[in-house]
Amino acid sequence: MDYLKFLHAGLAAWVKETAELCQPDKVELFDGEDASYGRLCALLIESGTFRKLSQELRPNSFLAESDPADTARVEERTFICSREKDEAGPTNNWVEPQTMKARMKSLFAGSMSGRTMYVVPYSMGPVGSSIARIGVELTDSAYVVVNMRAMTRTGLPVLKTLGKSGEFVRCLHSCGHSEKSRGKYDKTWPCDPERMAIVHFPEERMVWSYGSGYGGNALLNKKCFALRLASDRARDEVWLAEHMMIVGVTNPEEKRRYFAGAFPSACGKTNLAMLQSCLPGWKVETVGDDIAWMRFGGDGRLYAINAEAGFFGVAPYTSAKSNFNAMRCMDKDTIFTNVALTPQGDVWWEGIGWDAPEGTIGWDQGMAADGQAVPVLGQAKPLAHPNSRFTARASNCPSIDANWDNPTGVPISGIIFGGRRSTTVPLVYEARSWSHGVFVGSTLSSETTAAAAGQVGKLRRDPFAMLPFCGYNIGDYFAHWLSFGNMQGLQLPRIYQVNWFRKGEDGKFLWPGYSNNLRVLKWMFERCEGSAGGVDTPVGFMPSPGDIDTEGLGLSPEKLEKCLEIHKEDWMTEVALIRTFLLGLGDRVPNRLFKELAYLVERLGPR
Ligand code: GTP
Ligand code: SPV
Ligand code: MN
Repeated sequence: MDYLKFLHAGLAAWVKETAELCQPDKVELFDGEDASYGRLCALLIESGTFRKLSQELRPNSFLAESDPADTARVEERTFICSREKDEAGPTNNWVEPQTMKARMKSLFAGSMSGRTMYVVPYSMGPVGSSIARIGVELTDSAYVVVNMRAMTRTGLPVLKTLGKSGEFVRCLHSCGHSEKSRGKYDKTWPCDPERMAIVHFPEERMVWSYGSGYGGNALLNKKCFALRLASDRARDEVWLAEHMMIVGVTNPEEKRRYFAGAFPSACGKTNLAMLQSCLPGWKVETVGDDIAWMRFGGDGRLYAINAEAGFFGVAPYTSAKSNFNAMRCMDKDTIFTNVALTPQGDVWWEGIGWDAPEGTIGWDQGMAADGQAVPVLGQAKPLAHPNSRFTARASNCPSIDANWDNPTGVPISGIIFGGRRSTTVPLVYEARSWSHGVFVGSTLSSETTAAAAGQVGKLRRDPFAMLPFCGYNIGDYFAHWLSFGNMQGLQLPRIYQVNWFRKGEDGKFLWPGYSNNLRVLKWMFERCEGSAGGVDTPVGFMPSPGDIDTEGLGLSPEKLEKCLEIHKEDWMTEVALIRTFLLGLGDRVPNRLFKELAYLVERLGPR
């Protein structure tokens, strides 16, 4: 640990103290260089965590298979340990910080024995940008290090920017040791599913995560820092840290507008951010697919940066047809987790666009001896886990926007909220005002997905797609969003709600979605220009069917009408659900939201 003496004193002390607690065999600084990345990938192959994919088919790419007990975020094991319970609020698990620290310390004690502890300095946002922030993750998982190398800016340039006294977020992660043997996974995917905990100490700007090696549980830069801790910080410093994609849309006259969009996990951010244009003359470019940090500039406009430098995207149903650009991102230099492996050494998943070649092995190799998929709950078990993911670099994305790592960010014209709603919510509508838009965001709902452990397809409210990610009292979060409506001199973005997932009586999606979503973006774009029509409806301004460009779509006018329908009865049910939800959040929910609800009821008219 010779280099420690060159480090930031606070960092050096923390590294030393953590090594004493966790007892790794070795401590290693990750410098972010290609050679170090390559060496760690080789180590991961040696330990059986990684399998190298065919160099011809997927150059420099790897497949990892996780323990089946560790495949998604665990919301019930995620805690916000602020000093006061009320600070964490009704949507977060809370334990008194000292109690939690004692509990976690007993888990961390000796948890890295037999392993190396990596010190990973990283920047969220372009290194040196005034919006960017630095974090350091101490982890005993080489898998975490190589993923962070692809998804964030890591290594020596970050340390240099941090200097001797800069501020950084402390992220401590250990996969831990399970008390029970987990067979081959003890070596290839260590974890401790029975005792997993992902714990945030917002006042100390610190995250402690124990027992999981997967995704947002372990890549602490992502949900833990860039959303939970950053949202708390953003409230104090008057900015926004959001679970949003950022996309640039250019019209045939070469005018470009940017949109930010919050969709709950696995509800379409990556697809919308990488959308391939279906309209002649229109261009779409990607800024980010998961986390936007936004701040109003001196000119009154809202500027957004992508806090990340890569993607951790959902694999299933990603195909050249549904998301061409994502498929190109993973042509090379990609880490796949929990997808299936073909005999040719390539990857495969449900909905990839071709049949699985004979001999394809399921993600957990849980195949029956005869090669038939093992049925689970009456369904054929998928070969790729429903939350299987690809880790790819932004620089490998063909649709990446020229401004994607511009330190000042991109100006946002519109904010989009969307979830999976098989009924009720129309294809698109525009909020009447900022506070109405905040109401729409606050009451966003979706059927649940495989991105978090638990039941799939259950309707829940997911305000701003931040239910699992808001690091402080959600009532205060709503108030923070509302506060921008009262500030002088701001050019507030317009706010939209969309729903790509409405179903017809046949149980099929009504709207063809994917690249066709540009038709909806085009309407928003033209609304911002003041050139598109909008009908005043009880829920907000909506396009009449003629306002949506359907050239070449081949969707019947009846179907389009169904996409746009508002059923009063459904909305009365919705109103009741919303009221129950808001009342359940306690007395910090701003009254303004109840006023917006009352307006909605008034506009819907008498029963
Ligand atoms: P996280 O990374 O978990 O935060 O999710 P995300 O919001 O980026 O999700 P993503 O874009 O990867 O979407 C996941 C799923 O939504 C995939 O199965 C897609 O096929 C599906 N999806 C995305 N866009 C559409 C659409 O327009 N229509 C339909 N029917 N499905 C879509
Ligand atoms: C999400 O669940 O919203 C993700 C994946 O983006 S993870 O990083 O695992 O949280
Ligand atoms: Mn996400």
